Amino acid sequence: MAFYYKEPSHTFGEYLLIPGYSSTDCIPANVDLSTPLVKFKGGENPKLSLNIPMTSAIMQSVSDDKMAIALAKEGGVSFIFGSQSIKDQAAMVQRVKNYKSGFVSSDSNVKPTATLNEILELLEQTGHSTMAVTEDGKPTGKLLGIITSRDYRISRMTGKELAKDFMTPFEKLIYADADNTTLTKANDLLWEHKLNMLPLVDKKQRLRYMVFRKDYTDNKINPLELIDKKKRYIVGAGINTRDYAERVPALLKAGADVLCIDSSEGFSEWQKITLNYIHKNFGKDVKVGAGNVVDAEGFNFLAEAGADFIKVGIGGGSICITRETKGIGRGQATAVIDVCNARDEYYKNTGIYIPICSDGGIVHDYHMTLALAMGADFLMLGRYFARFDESPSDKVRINGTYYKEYWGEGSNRARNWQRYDLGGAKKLSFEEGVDSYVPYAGSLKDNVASTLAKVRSTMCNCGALNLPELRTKAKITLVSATSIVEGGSHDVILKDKFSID
Ligand code: MZP
Repeated sequence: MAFYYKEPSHTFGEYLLIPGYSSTDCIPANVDLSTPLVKFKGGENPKLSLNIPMTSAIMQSVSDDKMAIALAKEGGVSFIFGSQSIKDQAAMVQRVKNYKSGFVSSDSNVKPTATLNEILELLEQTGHSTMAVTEDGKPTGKLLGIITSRDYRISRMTGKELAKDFMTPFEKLIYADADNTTLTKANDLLWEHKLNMLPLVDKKQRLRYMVFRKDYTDNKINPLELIDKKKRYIVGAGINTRDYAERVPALLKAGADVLCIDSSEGFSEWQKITLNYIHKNFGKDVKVGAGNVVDAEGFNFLAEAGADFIKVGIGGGSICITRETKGIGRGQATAVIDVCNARDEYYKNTGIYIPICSDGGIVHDYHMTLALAMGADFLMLGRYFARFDESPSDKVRINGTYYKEYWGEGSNRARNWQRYDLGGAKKLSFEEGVDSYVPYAGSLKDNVASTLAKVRSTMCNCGALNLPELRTKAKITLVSATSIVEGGSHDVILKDKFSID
């Protein structure tokens, strides 16, 4: 006879935290959100930690090099998606490791033949008011000039004028040598010449970087940035259980700091074989997360197989239809609670602490605090990060509102069959994910700051100044369906529903 669980499985929206005693030192500024990323022996320090408990999902529509840089600046880690060629994924990792803080590659570029109308359209799409005019319109093409809002006057122009006729030409620009200019020197030039942006070019006048005045202050306000010993940003990468023998060495060579097996279902021999191969051939110092599992049995299997962290969650992702198509999965909160209990038990028995990542299903910011209070060491988020400027997907305007595209790895668009592979033909036999839009939300930095302000505030309400304290002090209650209604605004008519003449 099948095994029946006594309780139904629940998700985050069905729980609330009950405040505990807060002393006067319990203020958000005193809250420490640092958390281990990989396993460690009790009493020792983990080899890798996060400064904030956030990682971005191993997905085409979420984690590329740009996302990785933006998130590492805030103290988290991106896992660059693995559903691309080994060469392309390694190049993304390398770009993160080569990134020089303050030196950015140009995102908005036009050819000299672009019209003012096309330039205005690009400005609306990207929000960038500085554009490079390069010979081939590419970010590293020969720099011919720069266009900013000072170069055109819309009311006096037709829109058909060509970039080359109204740009500030290269001969009139202040620029610097890309190979011999430090950030301090670049910043000095910005101030000395009262510039908003300094282009850095190579010997052949090809554009390499731009240094912006606004970033000068930015560099000073990333106190939590996550960097390695050589001051390069920490970055992760997704791998699969098929081509690890070739993919892993390429990613390590590119500089990946941590890897994670990306799979919809991790309680499988494929994961054990993969973990064994990597640790045997590349050493125990190569850190590899595994998953996803949803119960203690799955956790213990991956722990024994040598996983450095374990990811929890099946079917709860916003773009996931695994539960509908295959009838497997578990409410995310119940899964996290069960696995975290197993993690604590494992620690008691072995003295080894294996961090748990709650992956998917976060809808509201408070769900993050709940997942952490239930025992997760950090979170993996897809939908959350897909909404920001830094995600790789297109920003589109529909009926006057901006959205970003967001698609699942199990969708026909991503065709990441390795994520769902159970042996057999190399193809995605049926879809387990959808292709969708999410509301565009602006910059990662602003949103992460606002989310973490809420997390810190709730932690103070619970009397906790760090994550281990939150786990021990949190008081969590299930709520009835009616009290969920009570939790939102109710029995009032919201003013934004009215238009007053
Ligand atoms: P969410 O943050 O959008 O709710 O969920 C993101 C997570 O959903 C990912 O980290 C991954 O574990 C999972 N995912 C990605 N693609 C699919 C799919 O196509 C999926 N089914 O379930």
